[in-house]
Amino acid sequence: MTTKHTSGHLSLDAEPYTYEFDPAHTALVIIDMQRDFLEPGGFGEMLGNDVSQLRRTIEPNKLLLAAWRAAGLQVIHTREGHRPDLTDLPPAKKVRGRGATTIGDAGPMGRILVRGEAGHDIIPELYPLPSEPVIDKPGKGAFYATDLHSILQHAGIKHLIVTGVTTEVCVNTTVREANDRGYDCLVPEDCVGSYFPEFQEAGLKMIKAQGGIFGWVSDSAKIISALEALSSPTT
Ligand code: C5J
Repeated sequence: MTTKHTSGHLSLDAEPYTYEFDPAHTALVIIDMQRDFLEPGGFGEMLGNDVSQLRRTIEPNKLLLAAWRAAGLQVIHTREGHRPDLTDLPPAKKVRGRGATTIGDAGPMGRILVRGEAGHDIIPELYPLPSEPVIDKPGKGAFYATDLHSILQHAGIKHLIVTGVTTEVCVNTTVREANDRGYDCLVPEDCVGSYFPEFQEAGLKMIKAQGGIFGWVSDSAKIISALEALSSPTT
């Protein structure tokens, strides 16, 4: 059985109120699900972080991505990282944290946050298809110094479902950047993760506060069932 391309008006339960979107004009943007952030033995864990806090997002992201792909909708992936010569790495970012090992240095999975290195790449569970744009971003926000806005505009995208890691850093920064550019963002809480439970909670609260000042919060099951309601068998 195959599914028809979904288009039309959908709505789902969200906070602070119902999220309404046309899937044909909505992109799933998966932020920085990179090996160095998520995998045991990667840079994130080397810094003392509990990667299980991020790994719990893999399965819900897999299910949402599968449903989104089955509906024939737009998927975008992002990766945080820098050119091998580090010319796009602000000196302030290089030295921030005063760590012994920082961006560009040799890490457990190659040079840390450098494009082309194993740790910089996306985890196999969510690996992009050749047809899915991958945005290589030097900053926390996916719009800064990238062509993401152009790609979305050319595809007629107005709504974003934003998932990935980390909730309070790259997800929040991207949602704020998107909001300022006129996109309506929905964040499924089970598909975003933080190493710090208190930041996970605060990061989600900040998005939906004050009547959805940056966007909406819901969960992946509600998005998937909204898509299922719309798609119908063709054979
Ligand atoms: C992301 C970070 N992706 N926490 N990066 O959130 O440095």
